[in-house]
Amino acid sequence: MGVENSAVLAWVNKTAQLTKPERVVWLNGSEEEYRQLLAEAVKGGQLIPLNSERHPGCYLHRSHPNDVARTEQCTYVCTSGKEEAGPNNNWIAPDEAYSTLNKLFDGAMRGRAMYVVPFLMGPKGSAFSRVGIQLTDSVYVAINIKIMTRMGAVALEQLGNSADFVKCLHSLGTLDPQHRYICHFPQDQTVYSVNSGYGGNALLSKKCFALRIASWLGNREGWLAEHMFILGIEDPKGKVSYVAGALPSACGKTNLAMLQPPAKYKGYRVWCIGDDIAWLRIGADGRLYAINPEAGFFGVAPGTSMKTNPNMMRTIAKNTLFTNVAMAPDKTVWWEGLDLPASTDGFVDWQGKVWQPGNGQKAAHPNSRFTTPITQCPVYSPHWEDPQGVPISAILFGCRRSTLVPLVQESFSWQHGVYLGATLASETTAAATGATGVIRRDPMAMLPFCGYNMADYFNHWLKMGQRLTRPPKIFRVNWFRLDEQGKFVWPGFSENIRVLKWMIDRCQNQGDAVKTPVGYLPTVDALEGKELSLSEKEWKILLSVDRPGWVDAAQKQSEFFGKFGERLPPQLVDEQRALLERLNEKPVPARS
Ligand code: OXD
Ligand code: MN
Repeated sequence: MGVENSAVLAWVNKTAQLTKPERVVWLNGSEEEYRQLLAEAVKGGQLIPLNSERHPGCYLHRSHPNDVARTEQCTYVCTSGKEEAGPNNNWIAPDEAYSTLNKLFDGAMRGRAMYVVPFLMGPKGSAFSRVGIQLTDSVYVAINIKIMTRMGAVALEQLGNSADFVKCLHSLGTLDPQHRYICHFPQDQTVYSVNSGYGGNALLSKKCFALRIASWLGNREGWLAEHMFILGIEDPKGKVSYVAGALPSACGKTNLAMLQPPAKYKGYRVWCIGDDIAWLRIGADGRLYAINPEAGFFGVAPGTSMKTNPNMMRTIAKNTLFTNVAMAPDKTVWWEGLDLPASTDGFVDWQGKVWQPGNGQKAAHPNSRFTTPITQCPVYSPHWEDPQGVPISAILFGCRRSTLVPLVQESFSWQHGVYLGATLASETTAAATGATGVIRRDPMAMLPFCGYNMADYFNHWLKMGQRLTRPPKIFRVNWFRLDEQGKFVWPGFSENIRVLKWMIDRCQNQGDAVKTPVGYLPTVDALEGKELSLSEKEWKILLSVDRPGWVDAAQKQSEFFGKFGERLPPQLVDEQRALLERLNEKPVPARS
């Protein structure tokens, strides 16, 4: 590939001098090259080919057992001042970080190939798209990036002679968790990652570039990079309305993004544009437009089944990479949530160890994944290619809360919607290391991904609202309310169409709602809820307002807001005060 861009050449040469690989391999993104990479990975033991009839073109990878999820404690935003990174990020001064990293990268690729992986985030030719180049010594990572982005010559063509690309340097190093670093230098448009080979730690196009670096760029340039799916809902008349929605990792975002409406919802269809990341800009018509910068899904396998996500099951039927799932002797894959076959003889778990149901171990790691191309999705929307993106009618913030938060609430205004997003709290999942099931604040589901001070981020959201003359409506959802027996009350999955449809109705000034202190809530009839076999008590759990619970929750926000000191936009405190007033309570000072 005759590369002429001097900035790219200089960076690749400089890095090769530091990391000292055995060879430098420039990737052009062709199918032939992809087949060679797969063959190389099979030969090197990084990939196991799966049953070619049941899983054509599919492979299994097992990561190191100490390297199975994003490690937020090793993730840093290295802005020149600590305040810019904010209390939401770990911070190291750039000089110190570069000095530590340069030592770790010195000779790190000895005996290995260094792959030069150019990639384009966003549609080809779109003014909204951005280029990144990842240098990596992991063939598994290179193969993932091929699936997850528009990889190869297309990216260098878009770049031309420009030096405006994100530099992503990655080495498996020794996989030593004590010296694992994922460092972002937004001011240099650079990411360094060492000693991990998994997921968001290593596929630097995803969380590192498309969220942390991009959110920082968005703040400077007047757009948003969000942890959101993008979907279109087509009604029986053929009108498609678009929704962008943020949910914390492993809370059903991917399932929602390609939901298959139940048979009763004849004429309704959901079109998927993306399941994880949206870049949002204001169009000339004053509406918000979204593109998905990615080209694949990196989804959580356990829990994915024909019941929960038939479209994803069809998507991953071929050309898919599975990581840390279980395998049967006939080289088919299995994970918790799929039906158990009649015989599990010879099953091995995600570490390749003999596994039997009931042996007290999970067969698949709870954060095991599949990497698969978006274009294989049966409900893939061709608007994924649209350089302008799609106009967003509704924004949704979702959380996993067993108590308090109702099924859905519609905000009173953009500012109230920003407050709903900013005060989002959710129970933790296996997508990141650490305890699961603990409530943590996760504003806009961006806590691990916002590349700058979240107080400035809230302000940026508020300013975007001022520039939007036709803003989307903002909603908050919670599919995860539990009853007294600890059972989920809301059936979820395909039935979530009821909530999406109500949201779209509301955007069109239809759909019944009740005004409550926490926002507009739907009536049971507006959700066509009589068709569901839910008792009155269950509807009450889903759609009522626990006033003392909300007073307590609103008061507790003061501690969270206090962390941001003077940088916190006063509008959020105004919203907190207004909520307490609606609940007939005395507001609590925000900066306690
Ligand atoms: C993901 C995540 O991988 O959010 O999408 O962890
Ligand atoms: Mn995600």
